[in-house]
Amino acid sequence: MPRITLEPRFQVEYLSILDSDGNLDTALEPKLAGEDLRALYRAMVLGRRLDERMVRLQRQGRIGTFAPTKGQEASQMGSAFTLRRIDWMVPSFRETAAMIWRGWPIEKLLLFFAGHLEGGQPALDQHDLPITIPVATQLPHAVGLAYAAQYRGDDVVVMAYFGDGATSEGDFHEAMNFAGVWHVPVVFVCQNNQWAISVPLKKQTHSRTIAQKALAYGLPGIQVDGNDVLAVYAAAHEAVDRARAGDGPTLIECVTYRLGVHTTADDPTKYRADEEVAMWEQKDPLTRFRTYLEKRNLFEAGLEQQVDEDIAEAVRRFESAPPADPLTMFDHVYAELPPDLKAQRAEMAAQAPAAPARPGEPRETPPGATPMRGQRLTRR
Ligand SMILES: Cc1ncc(C[n+]2csc(CCOP(=O)(O)OP(=O)(O)O)c2C)c(N)n1
Ligand SMILES: [Mg+2]
Repeated sequence: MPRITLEPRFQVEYLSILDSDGNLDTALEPKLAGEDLRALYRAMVLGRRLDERMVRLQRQGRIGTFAPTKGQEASQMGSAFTLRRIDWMVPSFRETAAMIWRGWPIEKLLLFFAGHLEGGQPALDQHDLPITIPVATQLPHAVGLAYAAQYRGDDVVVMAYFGDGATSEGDFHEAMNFAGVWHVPVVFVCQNNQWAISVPLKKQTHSRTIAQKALAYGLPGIQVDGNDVLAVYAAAHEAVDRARAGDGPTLIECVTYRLGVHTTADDPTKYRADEEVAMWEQKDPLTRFRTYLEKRNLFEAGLEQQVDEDIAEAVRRFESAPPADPLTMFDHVYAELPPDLKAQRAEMAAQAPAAPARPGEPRETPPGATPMRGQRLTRR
């Protein structure tokens, strides 16, 4: 019996178009119009400025725990930019920049992080799923959406986001498997930001790349420089075209870095070196893209001020809403609450009155009550 090679094509490509020294591969440069490049940069700047503002809002007790995007704007925007309104975007919990681009109003996102139920409800005509906190659980949902689209003959593509840590979850592997078997129009975008809270990539997987995991499921996988918005755009464009043409799913691994905290409840100085962060700051996706736009005379001065004004307006609108009613957390998981949760609900109801304040009026904390994390108790 011979011993033969069954799969000689085990190859993983890496794509980089604009590197951190500003070198550009003009043969690979995507043919994007000037106004598209400007829109892309604006969305990245908005993502960064909003991110910084949201961290400050959390520190001031005006919103609850928040997972910053900082450093991952190119991975998110280069990919989300390739979608049409009718395509589906399936986020995890760190896709602020992409979600705003897709049409979530800023104040609605702020409402989400302040515990308001309506902050997690997409508009009826919006093809986006809400933020998903449980790691990787959104991936089978994304494949389900793509399967439904294929079944109904709808011309839509689904793009699903997740992190390097999510690739250790069963849901990731089940989603990849079904996507391959059913050959559905889904693009998996893994933002490999090197960390899953305090777990570094080398403890997450022994694979040389995350992209190669696609090959086991019979799909193409590509690794891109995730801080190079042009490379992410080019890879995502190709994958979306393939999905739209009926040629099945793709896994894109964006190699990037989480420049900030995991969430506002985390202190990364406890587990990673300052030198590592400083090294990645040199590869900041915004600086790199800005230099490219300047060379092409496409850079708009004053953009940051414009974006800050939009954010300030949205914060004002957000803060004119009454505070969230924490009792709603008991509402939508069980048809009938189990006894222990019933007791917790009653205890909470005794501490803070359930009836929300009238719009524009703060609900005062009763004397002796303990404020809850993320609950705004006084209007500012
Ligand atoms: C199923 C599940 N397990 C654990 C957690 C706690 N948790 C939240 S984020 C996270 C790490 C996720 O890492 P990664 O997938 O790399 O995404 P990143 O946070 O780096 O964007 C963990 C373990 C969770 N939310 N859900
Ligand atoms: Mg990660």
